[in-house]
Amino acid sequence: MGKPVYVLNGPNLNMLGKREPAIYGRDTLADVRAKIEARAKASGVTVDFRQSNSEGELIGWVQEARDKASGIIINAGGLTHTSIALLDALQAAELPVVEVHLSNIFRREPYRHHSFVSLAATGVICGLGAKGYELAVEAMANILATAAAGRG
Ligand code: DHK
Repeated sequence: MGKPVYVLNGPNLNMLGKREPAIYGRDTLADVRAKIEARAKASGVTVDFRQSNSEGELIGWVQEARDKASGIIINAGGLTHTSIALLDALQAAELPVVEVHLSNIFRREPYRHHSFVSLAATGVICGLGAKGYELAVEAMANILATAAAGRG
């Protein structure tokens, strides 16, 4: 087994299921985690799933990922739209990054239309609810397999 894919969740995602369900859905973060782990197994990757409300902790995990992970799937919550520090960490990690949002951020308030995370992302999935995380795992498995084939 190779290194795990870090699946990092930012502020307020611990509230999933209770928080504005019309926007974020009824799945809890534990439900999302179970779906991701099942999809990861089917895709031949392992995942390390985490959530923090703290910008510093998330940045620490991204720094750790540089050596310990094969890629990063990230829903940075509100930090998506504000955190240059998190972007800096993602760029320094030199890993494939897939950005996920449960909601379609482009149909929402204008301040959600810009993502700093996107500047470090290989791809972005938004608006597909918890399914988006499963698709992100599949996409990451493909990215990693393609890179491994390229290395021969
Ligand atoms: C989650 C959040 O917490 C918001 O701050 C983002 C994102 C959107 C989501 O859709 O998953 O704006």
